[in-house]
Amino acid sequence: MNSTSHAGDASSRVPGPGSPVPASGLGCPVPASNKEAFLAAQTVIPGGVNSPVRAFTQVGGDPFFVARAEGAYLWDVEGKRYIDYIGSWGPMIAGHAHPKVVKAVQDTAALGMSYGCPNTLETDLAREIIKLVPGLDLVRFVSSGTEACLSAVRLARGYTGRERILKFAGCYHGHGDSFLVKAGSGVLTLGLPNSPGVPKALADLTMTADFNNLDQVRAIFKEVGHEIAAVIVEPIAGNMNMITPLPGFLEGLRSLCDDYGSVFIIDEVMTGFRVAPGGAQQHYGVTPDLSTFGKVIGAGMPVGAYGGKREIMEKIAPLGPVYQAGTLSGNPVAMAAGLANLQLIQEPGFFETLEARTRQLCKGLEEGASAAGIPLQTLSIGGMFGFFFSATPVSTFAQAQACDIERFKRFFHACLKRGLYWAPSAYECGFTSSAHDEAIIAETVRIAAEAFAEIG
Ligand code: KE4
Repeated sequence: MNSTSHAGDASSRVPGPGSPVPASGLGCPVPASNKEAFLAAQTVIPGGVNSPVRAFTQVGGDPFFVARAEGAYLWDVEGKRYIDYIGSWGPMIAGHAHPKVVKAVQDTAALGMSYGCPNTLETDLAREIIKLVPGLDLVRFVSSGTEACLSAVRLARGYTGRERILKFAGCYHGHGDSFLVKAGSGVLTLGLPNSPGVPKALADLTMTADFNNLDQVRAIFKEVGHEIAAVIVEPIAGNMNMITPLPGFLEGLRSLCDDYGSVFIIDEVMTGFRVAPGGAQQHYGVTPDLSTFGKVIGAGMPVGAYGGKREIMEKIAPLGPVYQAGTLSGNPVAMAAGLANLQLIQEPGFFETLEARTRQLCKGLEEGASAAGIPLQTLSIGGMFGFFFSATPVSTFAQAQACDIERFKRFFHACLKRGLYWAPSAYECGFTSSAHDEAIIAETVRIAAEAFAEIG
């Protein structure tokens, strides 16, 4: 923080562990309780939150308000500490407030917050992403995963001259109109079949199939394949909890898109740089025509990106006719944060350790549930994991919906009151970070065992 704070003595407001005083330094009064904070927020923000899943709608109760975060921990305005397995829904793969990320932001911000002109950090981050993800020729930055996905679909429609897209029920690609058809994540959490406000004419152009059901996809392609501009898929479905592709599923989508001239889009907003340095496409060895990214590449700053084959990407303005733009696209501060994060994940042993710790977590959860006689399925890849209250493995959206959601809610709150924070929805997956060390994993497993015993 610079020495000449322009809004009071910010340094006096920098909180120590457990301090309820956020380092806003802006002189804004901080409510003394989560309840007060939530009531105040609801007077000026719909539902008191800026993204629906944060409102605890599915699990019940009121959300806590975060005062600060560091490493694997969050502290709320009352000074209560939580072990955090959301990590801002994925970006914080190196833990909250990592010194190298914070320094990159501070140093770059001191050079100006945004230029609206090209800056070399954009080139640097694009180069890093292309180096890590096989099959990318060009990358364009935007400011969110939603923007990346809707831009990639517009590009696919512009490149093919076709209008239909195919997505998968329970998969979530952000809140772009074309995607809010049988979507996952917050749409699913709120139990909304589709979102009002999406024009029927547009929604009708979005076809949905069941994740992992290649026969269904083949039948759709057989019927209207030559009208399909793009197939967009989460390579690991992380918005209906966590469901991995069955062997051959992704390869089958690749092959059908080749056969019918459709653009194959893999949405790596969540899985990118999380399940492997090159994302799920590297993990499974399937190369799409376009990929979308977000989260980790911004390290908590608003960054999204889409990229892919040169012949397709060159259709994007100013090279081609497909328009896409953004005031803050390629923002230098955000680029610097993303670069710092991508450098951290390339440190020797980063992914091996992350994978091992996440596996250890899942094993501990299974043992705790088993000791309490509770059926639990867990899975993990890299720093991404999921657990289902189910006696049988889950590989479809319908199976995910058939899990014991009520038991999840009880488990969520039994953990929360003990300072352990899972995603407040049975339809979200979890995220670990390099800050989740062995001691924190052990503490998590201990707390979870108590919670399993309590809910029975
Ligand atoms: P954003 O617009 O939220 O940056 O990214 C949209 C998006 C696109 N694709 C995938 C696979 C995603 O998971 C997301 C966003 N993920 C959710 C969590 N499941 C963000 C959390 C929220 O909506 O508050």
